Amino acid sequence: MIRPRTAAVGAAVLTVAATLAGCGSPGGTDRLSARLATGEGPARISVSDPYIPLPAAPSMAAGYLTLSNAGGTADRLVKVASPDARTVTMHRSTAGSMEPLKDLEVPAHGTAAFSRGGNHLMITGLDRRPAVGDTVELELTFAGSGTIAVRVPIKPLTYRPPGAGTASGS
Ligand SMILES: [Cu+2]
Repeated sequence: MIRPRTAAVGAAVLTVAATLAGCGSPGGTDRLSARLATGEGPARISVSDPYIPLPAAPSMAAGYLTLSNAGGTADRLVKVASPDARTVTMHRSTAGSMEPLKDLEVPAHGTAAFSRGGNHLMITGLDRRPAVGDTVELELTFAGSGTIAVRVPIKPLTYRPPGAGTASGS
């Protein structure tokens, strides 16, 4: 179901940190700290600025968000699903059209984005027509980092995320 605005939108930004194994070995922790300090180590993915412009109909909506990787290993978003919708597909915009994306790489110490005029998430079959302030849950599955659930708020059609420059098209 689609959550009303009272749902915790703050949960939209989730960070999956490298899991410190429960062995409690001080040496192991030191080695991990050293790897992180030198910029090596596993992928550490976080999601920022997720939003869905208010769709005209529940049958189709577009989703946008930014993926950041603070770790020293690239990761790939390989699947997106939603308990609130029938399908979620990764798409790349091409000249006047679009095509499915198999996956999206998030480089080490880098970012990858679904943003207006570029890659986008195509969400079909929402349970019902959402209203501004509702949230839709997306489950982002990464090749290395597992699945991250994100509550994505519905925004007005004219919304632009903070930090979105004028450089991107449309
Ligand atoms: Cu599309």
